[in-house]
Amino acid sequence: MAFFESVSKVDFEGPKSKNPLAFKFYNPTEVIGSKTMEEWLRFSVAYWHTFTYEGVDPFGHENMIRPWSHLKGMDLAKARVEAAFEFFEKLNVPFFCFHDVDIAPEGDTLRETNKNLDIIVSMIEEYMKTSKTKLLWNTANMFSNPRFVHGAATSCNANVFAYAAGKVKKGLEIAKRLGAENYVFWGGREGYESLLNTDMGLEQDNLARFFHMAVDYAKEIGYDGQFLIEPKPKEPTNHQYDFDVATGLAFLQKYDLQEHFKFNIEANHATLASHTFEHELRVARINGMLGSVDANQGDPLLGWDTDEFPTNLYSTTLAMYEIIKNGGLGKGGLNFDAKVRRGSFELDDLFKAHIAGMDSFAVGLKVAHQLIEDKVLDHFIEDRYRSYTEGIGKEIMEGRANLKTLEQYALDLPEIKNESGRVEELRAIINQYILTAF
Ligand code: XUL
Ligand code: CO
Repeated sequence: MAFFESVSKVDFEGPKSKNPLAFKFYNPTEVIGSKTMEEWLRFSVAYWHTFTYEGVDPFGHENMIRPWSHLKGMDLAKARVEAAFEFFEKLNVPFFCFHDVDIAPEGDTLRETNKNLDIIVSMIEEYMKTSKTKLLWNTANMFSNPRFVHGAATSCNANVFAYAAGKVKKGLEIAKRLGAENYVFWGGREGYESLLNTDMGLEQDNLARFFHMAVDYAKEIGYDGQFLIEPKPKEPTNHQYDFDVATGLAFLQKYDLQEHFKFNIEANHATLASHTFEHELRVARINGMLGSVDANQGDPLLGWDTDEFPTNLYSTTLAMYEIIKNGGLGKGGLNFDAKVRRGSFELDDLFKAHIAGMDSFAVGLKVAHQLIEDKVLDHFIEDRYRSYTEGIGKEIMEGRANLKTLEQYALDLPEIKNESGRVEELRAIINQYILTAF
């Protein structure tokens, strides 16, 4: 049965196309530098936003028109798998991602939930034999069920810790079975609501114990996907322990976990932490920790995680700049952790939203590649720091200076001259590249 009857395959038709169900800029086979667009961008569909989100928000009920909505339980789960693979094929997308609870209903016990998962995972495995779409990552939802009210690995309740460990064990087995390129931890409730009732030291030690158990079990079963931590500063907690990349990195270093993990960076999480998306990507990149991306955008007028499809070309350009400088995303990809607006409730909106996001990142890729080819920022930055290539700067860089030698040098220095940082000029150049790329 076809769920998306009104949509056939989404093809590339070029920038002048007026077809809302065609790509204008994303041409998967187009070569940009060393790779095709498809290889650079590694797009992924998020199962939860696309197949399980029914439009509920804190003020309103379900409103999405979905041909599977009338079904329940395992019938619903199976219909969603069918819909998903039809969607992946029509969109020609190479990856997808899911939480355990997205694909199968929870039973009364973990044992029952695992049985449901086994049935659906077998079905997904069957589809994956003929589909080009692979699993970018899976994860365990350890935040929706009321048992996780105080967290999972950081819960005050050891039974919850054990239950969460069981879920991750199963998640890793599924990751191995379906060939997931990565396994993600987003610590939705791994943080606190108030310090008044929180043993922060114990909670963070436990979180590290939990991650070590996951690393050990992956090794035991021969799962060699990349582990990813997805930082977020808050929401639903007041403070989440993996606040941002810098905080997450300090945590991984403290607990000897750095070599086993990289980061999955989400644009809207970066802005919630009062950083730009490109800031988080840069911090991860310069530390060799850029693993994957949850591609979305927030609304500057709303202070929460709105998970919009990314359409801001300035942002996609600066993000792709970091990704190209990183040599690509390796095992990672650009996962649309993004949902259609509640007002976009028609079925075709799911395609149109993904097309908008894919085209926006394709533009970003092309512009960023050109900026790098022309060494626009590289030349500027090289020149800006040139004082470190000779004289006293070189001595500092080579570790030959100390406070005494520097004082000697500085004592009789005449007036120090600085030069403009020219940021407006650089912004204007980026505008020029965006406007002339196609
Ligand atoms: C929540 C979020 C999650 C993770 C996976 O803000 O981003 O969907 O990506 O659990
Ligand atoms: Co996310």
